Amino acid sequence: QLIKGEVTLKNVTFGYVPGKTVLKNINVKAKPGQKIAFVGSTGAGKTTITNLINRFYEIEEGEILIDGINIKNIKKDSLRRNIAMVLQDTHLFSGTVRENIRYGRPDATDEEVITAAKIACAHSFIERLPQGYDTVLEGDGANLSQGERQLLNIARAAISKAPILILDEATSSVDTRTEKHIERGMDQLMKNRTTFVIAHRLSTVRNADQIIVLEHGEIIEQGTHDELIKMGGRYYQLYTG
Ligand code: DCP
Ligand code: MG
Repeated sequence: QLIKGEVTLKNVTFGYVPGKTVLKNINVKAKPGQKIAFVGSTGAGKTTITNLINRFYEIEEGEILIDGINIKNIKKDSLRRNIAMVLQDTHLFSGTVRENIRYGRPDATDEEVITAAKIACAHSFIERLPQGYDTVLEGDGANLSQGERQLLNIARAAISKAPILILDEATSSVDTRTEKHIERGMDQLMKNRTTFVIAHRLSTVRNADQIIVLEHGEIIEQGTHDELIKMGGRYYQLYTG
């Protein structure tokens, strides 16, 4: 069992297909509990980095370490247990709302399910469903809105005890009012977890411990919000629009 959640990327170079490099020489060190934000234009390689941390793809060059252990030597089911994620395209299965939330934590009590749903601002819409938490979701949550599906994925992350969290446009389908409402829950979700966050709205990454600016698969700037603003480079441009 991994417990600290220190994540290190060392000289990672990667492409999905031979001859087309998508990430070039990426170095990142996330200390346990830190919040690391990736920003940069569409296609810059943000999601790709998180795909590699998840080991959805194998890297040829460089290495990724979790608590000092090369992820190639960590069993996939152990990785799944230790990394929670909320992505833009949601993952739900046909089963009840309750089962979907406690996926990965089958031991979770009903109370824990409700607490997680409240953190995710999902409790009130769940209660309005015909059978509440026992409502059966059709394949991939087809009977829910896209935003509601994301909230269920957030609830699932909240109930998980994974020390590492990946948020890739986690609230992109949620309306602005709910997004405002969920901010406290997101802070609670990230608390004590090493978090990698990708968000187009830069206000949500402002308080990150490290902001990493990617362009064409390379890190071009790295620092805190204040440092990057002072630098007056690409982040400053993105931030001031
Ligand atoms: N790519 C690919 N094969 C995939 C996924 C991506 O060839 N299965 C390519 C498309 C892009 C590059 O990799 O040129 C980087 O893609 P990312 O998804 O990592 O880009 P971002 O996440 O930064 O972009 P966005 O902000 O649009 O999500
Ligand atoms: Mg992406």
